[in-house]
Amino acid sequence: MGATTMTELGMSSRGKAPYYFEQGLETMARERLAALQLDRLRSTLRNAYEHVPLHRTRLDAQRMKPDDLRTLDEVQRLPFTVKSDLRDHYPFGMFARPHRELARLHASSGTTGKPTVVGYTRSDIHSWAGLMARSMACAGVHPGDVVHNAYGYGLFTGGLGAHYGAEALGAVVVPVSGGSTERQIALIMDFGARVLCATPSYALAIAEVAEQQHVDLRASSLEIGLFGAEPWSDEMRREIEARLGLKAIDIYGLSEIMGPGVACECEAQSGLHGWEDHFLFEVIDPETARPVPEGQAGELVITTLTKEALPMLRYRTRDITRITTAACDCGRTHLRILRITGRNDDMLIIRGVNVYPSQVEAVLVGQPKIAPHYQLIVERRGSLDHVSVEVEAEPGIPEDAFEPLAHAVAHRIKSLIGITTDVLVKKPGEIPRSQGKAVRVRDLRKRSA
Ligand code: DLL
Repeated sequence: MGATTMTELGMSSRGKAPYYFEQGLETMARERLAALQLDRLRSTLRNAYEHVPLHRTRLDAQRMKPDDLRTLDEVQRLPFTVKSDLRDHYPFGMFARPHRELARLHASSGTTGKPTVVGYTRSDIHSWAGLMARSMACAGVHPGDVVHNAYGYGLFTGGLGAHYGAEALGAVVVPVSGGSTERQIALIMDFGARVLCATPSYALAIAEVAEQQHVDLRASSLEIGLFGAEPWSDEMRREIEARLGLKAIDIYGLSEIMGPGVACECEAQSGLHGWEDHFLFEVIDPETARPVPEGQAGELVITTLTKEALPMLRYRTRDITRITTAACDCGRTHLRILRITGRNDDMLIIRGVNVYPSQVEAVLVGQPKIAPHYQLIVERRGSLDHVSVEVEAEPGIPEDAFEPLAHAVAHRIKSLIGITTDVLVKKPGEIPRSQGKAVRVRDLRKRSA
């Protein structure tokens, strides 16, 4: 099939009405959804209790048997699972299925020690592909669309997750993976991609290289970006939308729970629908571990409801967000998690003020003369933590303007976030660009510890 034909195919299949991959499930009345969740929660508990020694020991300690659970609220009686549980039982100690029943393994490297390994049965892969297809349709992707997939292929769940999802939807996937940015741009243009899948930071890097090559991606066939795998701000969304000429949709997921497609924004761009027929979402106060009222910020906790190989009970994601069950314009009834502000582990406490890197990003992006690339360097000075912010001047700004620019940015950060920072303006291209998840914080305190 030639490039032109593919583009035409994508064009002709697009309609105005929202396109659902699984309309019945996505628009199910919330009471029915809750009944389905309770039923699936019980079977997940049975799976975990019968096949994973760690879960059985913990449930026994709580004097809980899988069939004791009567209501969904009773999920709060279940013990939490944390990332170190996976590390402590490396590599397969938390799997509920033997190898002969597995179809795939993925792993995330993590910053210290052993990776966390996750496994899937054939049925898990099928559900994941379905949820990614559902997420893509929710974002506005249609069968026949050309999907340029720049998420990394390999142990990271992004590449294969988006790949299987696009195929399940009936889209035409271009499996590029990350890197070779010039080539990516040529392929987007030549194959007529309508959809770009990438981390937001890599999407920005693609925009930048295209501009340097005088290729106008705003005039290209791109219409939708499916961006996730790292925190990003609404300011960054607007920047990417303006520079790539597409609608930037936020997609969320984590390997311990499945991979990308746990939640995804719809075309309304007002929160990510969390797929409640497959996951049970809670938000807790990270300090007390108690649930917070709907709408209040806290740590997202997820229980899987259909996973066979790796059932997860109340997994503490460390991701900070809020949840709403309010009706959405798109007709989907599944709750929405609001943009993830950041990870609990990434929160900086600077002289008593709690700050997430994405808050600094929100101040930097859109600042005149400053390019939207940055890094925060955190170090210990005496008994206090100190943050330096490295930013980049836009091309063409003379170097003698860097110093006053740095002062202006520091002043803006102080007045909008309330923290004192040293700002260093660097030359264009000096801040490292990412091909996957951007490194936003260099924490020098950890190195000296
Ligand atoms: O990043 C899965 C993924 C791939 C999601 C592609 C979306 C797109 P992990 O490598 O296990 O999995 O990292 C999961 O990344 O706990 C969050 O801290 C962060 N994260 C993922 N999506 C978002 C998002 C993939 N949309 C960790 N906004 C999660 C903010 C995100 N943070």
